[in-house]
Amino acid sequence: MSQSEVDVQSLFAEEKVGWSGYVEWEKYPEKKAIATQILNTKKFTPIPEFQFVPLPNTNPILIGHRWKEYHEALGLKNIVDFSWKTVLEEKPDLLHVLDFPYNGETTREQLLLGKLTDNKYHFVRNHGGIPDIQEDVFELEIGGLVNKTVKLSLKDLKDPAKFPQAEVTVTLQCSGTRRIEQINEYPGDGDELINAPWGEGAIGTAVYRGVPLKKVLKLACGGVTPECKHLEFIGVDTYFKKNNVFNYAVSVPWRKVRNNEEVLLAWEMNGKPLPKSHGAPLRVVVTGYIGARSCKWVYRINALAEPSMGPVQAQEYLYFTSQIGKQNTKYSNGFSIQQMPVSSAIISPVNRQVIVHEGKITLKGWAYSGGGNWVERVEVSPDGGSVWYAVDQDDMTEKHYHAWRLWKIDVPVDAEGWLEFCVRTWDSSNNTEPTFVRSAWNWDLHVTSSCHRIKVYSVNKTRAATMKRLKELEARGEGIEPLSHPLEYQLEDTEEYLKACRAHPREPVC
Ligand SMILES: Nc1nc2c(c(=O)[nH]1)N[C@H]1C(S)=C(S)[C@@H](COP(=O)(O)O)O[C@H]1N2
Ligand SMILES: [Mo]
Repeated sequence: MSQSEVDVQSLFAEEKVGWSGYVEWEKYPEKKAIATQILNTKKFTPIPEFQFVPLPNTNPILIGHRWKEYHEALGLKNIVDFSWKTVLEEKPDLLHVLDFPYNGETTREQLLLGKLTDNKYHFVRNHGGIPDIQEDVFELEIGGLVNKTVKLSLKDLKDPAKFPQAEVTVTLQCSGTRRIEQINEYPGDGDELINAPWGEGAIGTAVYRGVPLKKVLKLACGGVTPECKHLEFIGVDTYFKKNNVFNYAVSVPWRKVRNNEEVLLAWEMNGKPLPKSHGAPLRVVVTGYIGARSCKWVYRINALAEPSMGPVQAQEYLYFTSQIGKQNTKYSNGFSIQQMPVSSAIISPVNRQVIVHEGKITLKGWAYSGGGNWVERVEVSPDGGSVWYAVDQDDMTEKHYHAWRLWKIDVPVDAEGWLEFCVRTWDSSNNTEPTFVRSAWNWDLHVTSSCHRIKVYSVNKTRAATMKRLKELEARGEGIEPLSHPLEYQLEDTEEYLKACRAHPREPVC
């Protein structure tokens, strides 16, 4: 180990025993400044280009060399190693979109398994490493504009005699869900941090058990002071941005927290202890808001007069107009994305699938709306958005204030060849989705809530000619796929050809 490595390791040592992966930055501006100085002397691998070139066909899809190097530069390689080890233990079967910071997406099959997403399959979105914090030494500090600053152990928080508990069914959706559709049509910000090229699987639903933050503020802190307008959540993980270091920090308005069961401090997910990758030992769950506000590994809560100045709150998760881009973007010219809009996705079939059917095609997917709106109606169009068929209520999972509905529909389809299917959802406020990706493209590629579209190739067996062709193929031990491979036999014999062409000559007779 070189002299400088020894130095960084003592400079940026872990803050507390039993809190592996936790370096405190927010309390020590001088320490932050030294980290920046060190980072400024280094050259880091550029972020991989993945918007203007096809995504690699590998697993993990993208490798986070740059973030690994950031951590290594500050002597924090152990965090990188522990994160990946935890992913392999807790999330072996996810689609690994980025290995570090870890971003893992739920596969199509896993998404459709049921209303609640198994912890093993729930997507993970990280901005830094996964820490390893021992429950018995963990404490949560609450300060700022509260009547009394407190430190609470997990034992305190879990004691039902001290705080009333709640269980809430919550869909967490990353605001980057379905971003790949924006990228495929119109690339946007590559950013200092990779904006993960998510498909339809950066969404999942779980029952979280914990205590409403409102109750903790009231019972432990004697309430917030009248100036308090926002609650800031600080997570243990180290976050790098433009050569500065931070602990992950976000905030939500006090108005939101006041709705008792809409902001929880949770330690249990689907009846099991919160997995490390989901924020163990304690996380915030903010219903109806973008996933980013549900701070994992939360160890400090500050009551503030203004929203958090942390870069994740103030400089990211912004929604710009389509005329804002690299040429003119500023943090203040996009609005802050908090509540999720209504959106949906077709999970089965998949884009470009060939479907052999008997006049009906079955589609399945999810539909969700944030802000406490629930999904009322899901409609599917087999013609790109002119004719719509509504999903039967019996074919949707039950309603929740803060969770998605999975749906299924058999759509009547007579036409053959390429068809464009799309889905749109109506929520309880009668909101629906923008029609095209282009209608809602934005520079940071957030909230791709436009109607999800897929193109499928319809082969209708109820048509005689099609049935005949399928039988021919079957007799030869072949199928219709791959569509792009030509048939290797004559399509009709000479007699049949001549009969048809003589009945309907190709040229006018005179
Ligand atoms: N401390 C911390 N909390 C965090 C994040 C993070 O990187 N660090 N990522 C956020 C984002 S962007 C999302 S979408 C959700 C994802 O929650 P999950 O990983 O439990 O699915 O966690 C949020 N909470
Ligand atoms: Mo996210």
